[in-house]
Parts: sequence; C-alpha cells; structure tokens
Amino acid sequence: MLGLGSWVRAQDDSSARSPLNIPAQDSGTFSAGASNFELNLQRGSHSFLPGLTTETFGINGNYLGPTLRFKRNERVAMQVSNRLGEPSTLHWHGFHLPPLADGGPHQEIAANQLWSPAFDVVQFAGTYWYHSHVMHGSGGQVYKGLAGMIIVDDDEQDVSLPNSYGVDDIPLIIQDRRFSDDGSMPYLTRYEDRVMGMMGDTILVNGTVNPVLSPRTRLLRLRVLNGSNARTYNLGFSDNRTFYQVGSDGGLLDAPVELTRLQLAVAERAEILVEFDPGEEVTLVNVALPPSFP
Ligand SMILES: [Cu+2]
Repeated sequence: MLGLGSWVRAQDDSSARSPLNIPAQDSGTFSAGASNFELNLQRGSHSFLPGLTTETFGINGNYLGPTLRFKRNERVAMQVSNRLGEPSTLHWHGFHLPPLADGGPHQEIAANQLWSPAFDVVQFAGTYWYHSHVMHGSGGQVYKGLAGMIIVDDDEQDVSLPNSYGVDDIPLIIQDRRFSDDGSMPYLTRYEDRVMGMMGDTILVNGTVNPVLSPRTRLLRLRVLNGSNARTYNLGFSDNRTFYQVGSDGGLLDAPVELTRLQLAVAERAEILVEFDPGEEVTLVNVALPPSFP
C-alpha cells in the first residue's frame, strides 16, 4: 500500500483513506493531419471532504482535467471552449510553440468563446502540464481546478521504464488546499496568503484527500507535478527508502539519480522510480524544509 496523505496535517486514521483518483487519459482524435482535443473549461462541484460539497472549476470534468497524451513530432489541434462565465486562458506549460498558440495572459478566451490553437509537439518524452494563465486571475483559477497533466511520448524513450498509465505509471498532481467548514475553498482571504502566497493545510493528490494506492507491480514510475500555488515540497518515503529520479522538467535524464528526498517547487515535474514489496505499507510524505525566513 502506498499512502500519499499525511504530509502537512497529521492524518493517521488509515480508514479515512480514499483510493487515488487517476485522471482519464485523452490522446485526441486524429483528423486533418493532427490529433484533435476538445477541452471544455467548466464549473463543477466535488466532494473532497466527507459530507461537504466544494464549488470547483475543471476541464471536461468537475476538478482538474484529463491527462493529455501527445507524441513528439505530431501536430495537435485544440478546441478550448470557455464555459466558466468569466475570461480564462489555457497555457501549455513547458512547450516550445508559436506565440499565438501559447495561451498566456495576452490570449484571453472570453466567456462563451472558443479558442482553437494548433502546434507541432517538438518536446522530448516527459511530463508537462496545462493550466489557466489568465491576466490577474491565474492563481485563483488554478486553485479552483483549471489544470491538468500532459505526457509526451517519443520513439527514443526508454521502453524499459514502466509505462502502463494508471497501473505502473502513475500521475501525481500534488496540491495544497484550505477548506472552510462549509467545504468551500476561499482564496487569498488572509493577510499571510497575500504576502506568502496561497498555502493550504490539506493535501490533494489528483484531487483526492488522504489517498492510497495499492501497487500492482514491484516497480512504480511516479510522475509528480507540483500543481500547488505557493508550496515547495521536499518529498520522501516514510521509511526513507531510496528512489531514482529518471525525469525532470526537461524530459528524461541521461541516467537515473539515486535520491531519498526530492525537492519540487511550484510547477516543477519529476519522474521517479520506486520499488515496493507486495503488501508493503509506505507513505510518500512532505519532509519539512528548514524555514527560509528567520
Ligand atoms: Cu505554467
């Protein structure tokens, strides 16, 4: 059993754990020389905490979006429909592409409008992500859920790495959130939020609070994305076991790097390999960093 829960707030009631949500994969549909993706930015609601409902944003769903699967050297064409009732954008984080397809703050999609960028995937195999980058509103929209993972595959990638999505190749979108008693997620309501950045006391992994995963293979590849607004993580396993980093923001590394801790700042990605014995109980935890301010 791989627990992914007790990072910030001590939660040792293992009965309260929930199966880790694995976002759906979307490889698009091929036509007119491109893989076509339909992405709807929409409002939704989700029950993160038992008995409470939280208003959220999502892409083709209530919270977060599908994992987009691109192939190196293919052309991808997006149909991004903004159904939020407020302006937004969608930015492909880590991609080299023409400015008009970038989805930055200058490319607002007005409410009820469609944005149709297309670009060639020139990235190497690796883990990337997409998120709202709307002017003066990116933080709040991402906090509500407008983000998702992108996985790029290429012909030269090491096929000996675990690559069965959701089985031995697991996306982990790590986010911290703060819930009110009514289940809502207030954003930037405290002085320290504005000064230090928005940090929460509850960790979500792929939108799951206190998640657990039972590995079906001895070797797992974890694609870790820090999708938080302000928190840097210092990740490790509860028994301090060794693991191997095989990928970073720039794609796969030339050789695995042996680690016991992995620091991941906001928006960074890392792919790690970790081995488990059948039935072992291990928790991936955030080991507190020394304070950066006196
Ligand atoms: Cu970004």
